[in-house]
Amino acid sequence: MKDFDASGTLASAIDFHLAHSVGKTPDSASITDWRLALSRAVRDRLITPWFDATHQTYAKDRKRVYYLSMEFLLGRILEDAVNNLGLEDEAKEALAAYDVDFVDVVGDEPDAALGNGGLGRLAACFLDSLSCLGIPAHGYGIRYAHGLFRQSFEDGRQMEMAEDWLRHQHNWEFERSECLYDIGFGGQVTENGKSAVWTPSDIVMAQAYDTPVPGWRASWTNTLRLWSAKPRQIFDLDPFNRGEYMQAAAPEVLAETISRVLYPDDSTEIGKELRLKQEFFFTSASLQDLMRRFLAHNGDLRALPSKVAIQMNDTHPAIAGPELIRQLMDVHGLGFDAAFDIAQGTLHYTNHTLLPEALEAWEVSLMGAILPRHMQLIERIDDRLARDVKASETGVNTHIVDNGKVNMGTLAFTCARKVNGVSALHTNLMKQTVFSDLHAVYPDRILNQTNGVTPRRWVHGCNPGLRNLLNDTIGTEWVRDLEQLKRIAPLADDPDFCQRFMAVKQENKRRLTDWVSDKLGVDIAPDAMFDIQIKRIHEYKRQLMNALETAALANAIRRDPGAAWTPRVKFFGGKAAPAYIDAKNIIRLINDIAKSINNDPVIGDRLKVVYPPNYNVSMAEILIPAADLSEQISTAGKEASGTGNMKFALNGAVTIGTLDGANVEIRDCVGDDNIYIFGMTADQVEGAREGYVTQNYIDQSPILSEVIDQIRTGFYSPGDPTRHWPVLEKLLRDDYFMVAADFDAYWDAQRKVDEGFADSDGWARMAVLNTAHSGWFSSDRTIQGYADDIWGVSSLLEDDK
Ligand code: KOT
Repeated sequence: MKDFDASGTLASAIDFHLAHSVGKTPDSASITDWRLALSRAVRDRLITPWFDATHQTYAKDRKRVYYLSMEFLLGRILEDAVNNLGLEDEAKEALAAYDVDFVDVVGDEPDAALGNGGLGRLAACFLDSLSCLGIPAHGYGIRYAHGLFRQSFEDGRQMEMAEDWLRHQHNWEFERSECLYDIGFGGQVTENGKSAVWTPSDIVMAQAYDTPVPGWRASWTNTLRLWSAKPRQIFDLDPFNRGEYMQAAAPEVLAETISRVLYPDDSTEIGKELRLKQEFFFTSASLQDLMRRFLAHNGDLRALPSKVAIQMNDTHPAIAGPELIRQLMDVHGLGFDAAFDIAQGTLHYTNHTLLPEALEAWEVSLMGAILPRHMQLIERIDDRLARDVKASETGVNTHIVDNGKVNMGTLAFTCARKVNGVSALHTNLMKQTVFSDLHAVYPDRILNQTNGVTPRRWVHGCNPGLRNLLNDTIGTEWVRDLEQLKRIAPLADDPDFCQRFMAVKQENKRRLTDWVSDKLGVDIAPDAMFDIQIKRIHEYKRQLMNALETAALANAIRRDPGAAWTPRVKFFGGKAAPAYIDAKNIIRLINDIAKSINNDPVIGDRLKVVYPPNYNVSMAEILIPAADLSEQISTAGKEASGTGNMKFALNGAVTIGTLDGANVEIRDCVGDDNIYIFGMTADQVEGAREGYVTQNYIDQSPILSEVIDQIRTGFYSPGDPTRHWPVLEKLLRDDYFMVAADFDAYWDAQRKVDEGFADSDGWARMAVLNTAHSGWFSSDRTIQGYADDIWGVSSLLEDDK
């Protein structure tokens, strides 16, 4: 196999592609043209490693992993690929020869925003780690034509616009026009002796698009295969001939709707027919594809669990249970029990949330109408569960079909060999709450795999200053073995190292300061504390508590401007689901508070509030390296893990947080002295529910009372005093996430943070120790855990050693 111009330089490949792929000369090329040319040149370098990995996988015929996820929040691809391949210097030089800036070129790429937040970004980190570790794997998902909406603010209100990442050429994928599967919906099932025949009323086709996913230095390269919906019949000629042109195009429009847009909901249930169709569409296509690959080398279907491990990323692909059983029975002729055992030996399920509103449950009537054969099989799986429940003699009462709904968590659990949570606390809560009955019946099924993040993107890529300092201090192996960061721990007591570490932070803050001035026209001081909360806007994440504390701090500053305040810039970033009115109200309140504070000359540089619109992966890459303080303040027991918390700690930010999700493990790693923990524990939260009265907490807190009064009387919305009443009304009526109960503890913790930051040597020590002790939060460690404890797979790289 020969590469395109394998012997040539990157510069010559860029020249070649600018002419032959983009059709431009250097003097007429725009930044986008240069980006497309560089992308092609870099992609060429991935091809040989990609083919080699595929070849080895086939030759060795070892067990493979299939990661099924509705979301892959990749962000930008080009810079990450350049870094993985070690081509930074060559790329910079090649472009500089034409007076083109590498940073501008990689910054021109739109984010691949095929996800909402944590769940989708985790899937992207996992792809990176699977390749880095050399584990043969495919990611399977949907090639949405439109990713997560673009957010803007109008008069402080969130506006949504369609995202259009495929408008320019998308250079990273290979269209596989020959790789097509039929996906049926609706219709009838006819019983035919022992077997059943499903005759769908509608069929669309799933077409594959492959993106290579290189590991570090491309020593291994896996594939992300995304499915796009295509009509079976492009055009209906009869209506066309009658002059009914819209009607003639109807089949195409209908089919393509399925992969048109990502649902913009995070941790909320959607319950829409199109969503169920999306879930079945990509799950069925993925299973047909992996079965075809398996059967090309294996005749015995009972060997499937020894060759294939399928991971269901939350319940979105949970229809995989019935669908795999259906294929084994109706296509390959197995009986139900054999099919169930094979499916159950192959499937695994990760739960990412216990919030009741996020647990998927489909109406039996809808499931029966869209997937009639699957509905039958779900009933049979439910019978299997009933049999196991009975045999367990636990006396529990648990069903998949309950109250006219199919509970997808119970379905996924029943069909899975292993079920995992995403942090130690979350896994324990799974056992004690939502899955307690199933855990009693299957006590060995639930296990924990605490989340992680890829150090390639989240340190090496986004924080060049820290990367260089680490390389100089401990060599370069930390990129693949993040526990090496521990070696900088002793240097927390070395003033010279601390000074260099904080100089990197300062440089990152300056970069962010320029960006804020450029994008928002707001001037901030780079020596202020940068306090950052970036994540989806959700009541349980308690951006409201942060906003109220910000307003309270402004009051305190106004009262005594001459006191020794620790200057702060509070950053907020995040989108609300378009239908989530309470979250959108919180966004508007934050923007009004920001406006008021930023224009108050008495407050000046002591406090600024910045809320850049359209928070996404690329924005996180600018904000996180510049953070001093990481806000992780969810109501304890509600954030399953969090992964932003890990990225901040790795980049030397100190956390202020509750004992929730992976914050607990961050505290265990960095030590009590290097984190600000406050508020109720998960147990205390549940204990406080009975008789909870928001007003009582407000009455006990003069600081909170003052802010509430200001909001009520229109201090933050002069001319429109009732504007923020809905936020107050909700807080007083139903403070489910206990903002009022935790407020004073949060305020006190923030004042300790002020003191801590004022001691710059002490703060530097904490920052260094956060980086030093966060190596455990590498997604390489997480994936190794899945490989060992769940999938039973190993690296193919180790074979060469
Ligand atoms: C969304 C819809 C339905 C079910 C679950 C979700 C979900 C959960 N989306 N994102 N999550 C987050 O997943 C992250 C990765 O595990 C966690 O770190 C985070 O706490 C979850 O909220």
